[in-house]
Amino acid sequence: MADEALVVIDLQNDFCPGGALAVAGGDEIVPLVNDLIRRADHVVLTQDWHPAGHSSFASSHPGSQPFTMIDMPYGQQTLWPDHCIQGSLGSDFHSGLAWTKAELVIRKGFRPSIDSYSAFFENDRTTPTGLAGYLRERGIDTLTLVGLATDFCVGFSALDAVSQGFKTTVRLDACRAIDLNGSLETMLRRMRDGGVTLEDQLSD
Ligand code: VGL
Ligand code: ZN
Repeated sequence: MADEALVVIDLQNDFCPGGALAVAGGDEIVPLVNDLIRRADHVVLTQDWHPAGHSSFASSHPGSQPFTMIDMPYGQQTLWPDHCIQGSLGSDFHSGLAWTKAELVIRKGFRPSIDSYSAFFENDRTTPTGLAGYLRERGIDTLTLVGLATDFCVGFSALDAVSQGFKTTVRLDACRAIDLNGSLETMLRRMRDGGVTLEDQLSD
């Protein structure tokens, strides 16, 4: 039997209604995610974890507005409102999330000059977070991803998971999207083309 893990991406206050980078309906997925956690063999959480003044914040680039693009040394980067600042209330997991069963919390986005959407590689696409090695060393080869946001951190994590050799499913009903300039459609196509299994409801 394959060893499987549930990976819960960035289910944090700042991505839920009322938060600094609120994803519409972000809090609605909590009961379903908790149900999936209860039934999972292994659970890993990711936590977006930025220092104040992070380079992905529009506020760090005078004259720039959130949700615009900028050129970084590693390529194009969307600028965001200040969010998930290390230790802030916004960086906490949603208070309803049943997080205690998690065996690992992997933090990302802590390097001031690089953003990190994926749970596996930062946005330079070469700096690893260590997650692939952790999972491999534990014999886990099959992943289900849920969380926020479908078109950014969930999507890039799923694409990297496949390229790292993991059998990867995204439960779309346990995700919500930012949907910036068609980013949801683009990411759904990339995931389908990239070999990610997309599921929209219970398959068992
Ligand atoms: C995310 C934008 C910036 C995400 C994180 O979790 O999808 N999106 N930081
Ligand atoms: Zn972020």
